[in-house]
Amino acid sequence: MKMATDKIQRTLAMIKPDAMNRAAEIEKVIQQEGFTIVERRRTRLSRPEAEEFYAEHRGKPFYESLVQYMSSGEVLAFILAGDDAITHWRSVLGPTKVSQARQQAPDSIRARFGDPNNDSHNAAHGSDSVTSAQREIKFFFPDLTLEAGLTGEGAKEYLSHAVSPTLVRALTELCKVRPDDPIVWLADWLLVNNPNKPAPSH
Ligand code: FUP
Repeated sequence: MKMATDKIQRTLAMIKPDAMNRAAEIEKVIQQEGFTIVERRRTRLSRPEAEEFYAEHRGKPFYESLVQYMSSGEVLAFILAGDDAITHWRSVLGPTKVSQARQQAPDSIRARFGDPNNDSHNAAHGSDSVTSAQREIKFFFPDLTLEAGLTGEGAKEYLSHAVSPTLVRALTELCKVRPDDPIVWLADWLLVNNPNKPAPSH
């Protein structure tokens, strides 16, 4: 059972250049772990972009090769949502170094898809905190405004104006018609009777 303390969070996941040929398998893990993929973007980072993404590591011995690696080919970035998504995704990733991942968490993504000959080519990335997640999501998806979901009175107010009147009509009609596949019927009815759809042009 879900605990009341579960936090719905968003995190930034990224498939790194040399694991792009395993992207489908990695995405399957994302699905199996129960994350919702909110957005995805395939892109190639320029050198300055890779430098900016990893700015916190500037000056460290591995920085130069990290930037070179991260700008060496396309990456695939995802916004993942789910319960405690930041920690959950990092536990699915496993330890940073591929050799450690292989020893300590053989089922993890970095163990399975990281380069066994290069500890730094660890297949995928995950934000390490709420602050990083916000920064990294903005980095890859600058146009996205992630509004906090409505709760309480705000949610009631929104639903009662935007959805309930139409839904009540739809469900009343559904009970009259009693179609074989009520869900498909409902979906079709909503499309046809959507009060927000543009008026047909003449
Ligand atoms: P992580 O949060 O697990 O991605 O790890 P870090 O932010 O510490 O490191 C970012 C990337 O730098 C790693 F994915 C790989 C690389 N790195 C090294 O190559 N050597 C190191 O000692 C640490 C990190």
